[in-house]
Amino acid sequence: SLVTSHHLRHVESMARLPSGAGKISHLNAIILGESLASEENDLVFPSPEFSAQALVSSPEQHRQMYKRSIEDPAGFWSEIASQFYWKEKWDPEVYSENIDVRKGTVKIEWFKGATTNICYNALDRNVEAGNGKKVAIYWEGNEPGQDGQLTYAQLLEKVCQLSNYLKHVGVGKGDAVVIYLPMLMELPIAMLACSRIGAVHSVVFAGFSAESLAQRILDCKPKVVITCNAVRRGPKVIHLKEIVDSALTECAKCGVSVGLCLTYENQSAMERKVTKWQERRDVWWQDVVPKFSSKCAVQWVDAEDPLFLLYTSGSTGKPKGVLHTTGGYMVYTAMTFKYAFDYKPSDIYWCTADCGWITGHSYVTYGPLLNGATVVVFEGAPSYPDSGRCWEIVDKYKVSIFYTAPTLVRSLMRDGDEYVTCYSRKSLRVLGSVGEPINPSAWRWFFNVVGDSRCPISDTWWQTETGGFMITPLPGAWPQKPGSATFPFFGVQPVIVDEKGNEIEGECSGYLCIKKSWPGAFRTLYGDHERYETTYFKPFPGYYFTGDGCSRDKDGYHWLTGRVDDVINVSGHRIGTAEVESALVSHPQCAEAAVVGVEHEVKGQGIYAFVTLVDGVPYSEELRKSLVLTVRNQIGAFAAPDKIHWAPGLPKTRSGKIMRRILRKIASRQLDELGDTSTLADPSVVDQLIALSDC
Ligand code: 6R9
Repeated sequence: SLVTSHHLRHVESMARLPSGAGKISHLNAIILGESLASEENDLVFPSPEFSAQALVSSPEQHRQMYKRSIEDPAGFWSEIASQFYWKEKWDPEVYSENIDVRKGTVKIEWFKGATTNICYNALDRNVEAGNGKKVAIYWEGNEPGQDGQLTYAQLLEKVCQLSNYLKHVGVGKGDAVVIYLPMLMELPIAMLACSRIGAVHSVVFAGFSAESLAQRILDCKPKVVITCNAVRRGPKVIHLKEIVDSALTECAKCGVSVGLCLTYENQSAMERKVTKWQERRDVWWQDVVPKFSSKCAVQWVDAEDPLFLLYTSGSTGKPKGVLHTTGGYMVYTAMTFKYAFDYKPSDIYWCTADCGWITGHSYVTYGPLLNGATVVVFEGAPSYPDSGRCWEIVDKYKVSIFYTAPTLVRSLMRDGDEYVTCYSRKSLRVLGSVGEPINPSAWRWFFNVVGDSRCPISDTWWQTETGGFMITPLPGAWPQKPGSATFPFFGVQPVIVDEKGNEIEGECSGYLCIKKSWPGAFRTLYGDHERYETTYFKPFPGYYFTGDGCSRDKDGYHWLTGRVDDVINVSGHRIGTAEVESALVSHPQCAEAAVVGVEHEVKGQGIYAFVTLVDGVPYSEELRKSLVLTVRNQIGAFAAPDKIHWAPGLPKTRSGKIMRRILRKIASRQLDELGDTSTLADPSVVDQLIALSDC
């Protein structure tokens, strides 16, 4: 049964957004079959001992700080920023913003004119402060027992060597570098080496296919691609270099040739001599990088110079290149990390995210290192060799802050408590969740079983676009409600608007927008500022539109209800329905496809594809497999449809628009809620689809 509380009662009434908002059409209800009504009244308090030691230890303390951040943003943020090293200070403006499309082009700038370097602040500054011998990264390999570590001083040396190499091959300020690596230490090293010399990294998650990689290479035209020959993930070996090879071949056909593929030899996965090699273009990392000096002067950059590109999915087919700049992102990721996890220098921090996603940028690499934290980087799969692996790692490194995604929590919960309880976990102090709404029962299991009812959970709501946490608990400051991301971070002003864009006060549900900019905000979509404005700032003029639905309860707590656009969130990974559809229709036997998200017990949402075949082609199990394979090959395994539903016809309006509302209902078997089908060009297709549901 679906959620019955007021949070989702508006699901149907909010069927359409104003024009300009494009394909936004529904509120997803993905709080899995649980009623939120009771959750609203369920407060989970941090222990008095926790609060007493917390950076922010009471609602009053938070209120004062928050008030200042809103009333005097310049004063508030310049104080925070002053903790970092700036070659030259901003003067005199801290920020300038226009996020209102009605007042001209959207332009957000923070600390403009100041110069700094984020790598310097993450590494050199910590080494100079006497923390050179502190461990920066503990690396845990796929196989238990396979591990490594780097102190801040060692990490700095490794980064400098790679920076020097990149400079040597002609990479300079503003040049793009594509990084396609698994969770080896070399991944954060490569990111930091780029930022040290002012190059713009574009990390592509190593689970993306050759075609997705090619698309991203074509968009930003890097001088170098950095990869490794292969990686072990659980019991499997994945040949990353071969994926890069085919991506580069594809790109060359489109007139973009990348002259250099720097390849790290990941010996534990594959030997050098069996790696396919293209002389001149391909270079082994180990053959060249260690020859360079371990000192490298920093390239000072403007606060508004680009730091990285990260592609994310939107409502339309082509992924968007989210661009973040240096100064504001630095200040914001560091500050949010510190407060949302109540970080102390003695903490050992582990975030299970891959650096291929924004979480790995902001909260594996930059945020923690800027705070001088010790970070665990894990190469493997969380349930390999068995479901206790995470807790084994927690005990091994005495992890005190553990940050993960609801999908992992749910899948470990299903595997049984024994895998958890046989490990001590007494080092744990704070837990975190990100990527999708965490349903209350998963929250409780995480809290009670993993955290022994001792560790507050920071359910951090944010996005690739926001750079850092936006709505998040401050763990010692106020009681939590299982499933609520609670309150906004300093400087963030969330508003809930109705379909006309009017702010709604008090207890309400609607579209989540943000008023005013914050330092970590993205500045543009690479090469397409117009799409930036259209997607994010035009749907509700005067605000940044998040794409999420949200409710606020009587106590002011925020409850995220999922995407309201054609983006689905599978295991915390954003996938545009249009991307999956375009992959499906590229199959020669597929005439048309419509993809919707459905509730999935572990993944949060699953991908459900309605497929119309080319005339005369019969449906078969073999064809189903080949359709799924097409999506895997074109996007990546994580985007493979969970269900293919054969559709001789799709429900369309007379003007030819596919009515996804109906498809969603069929997919989730809510057949008594199909609503009005009389506006369909051919209402009989609905019965036909229902009849074919189990084929
Ligand atoms: C950081 C990240 C962003 C979308 C976002 C929302 C969903 C993320 C969430 C959450 C509820 C949370 N989301 N965190 N929903 N509670 N704590 O995941 O970025 O990949 O860009 O996804 O993920 O729907 O709009 P990204």
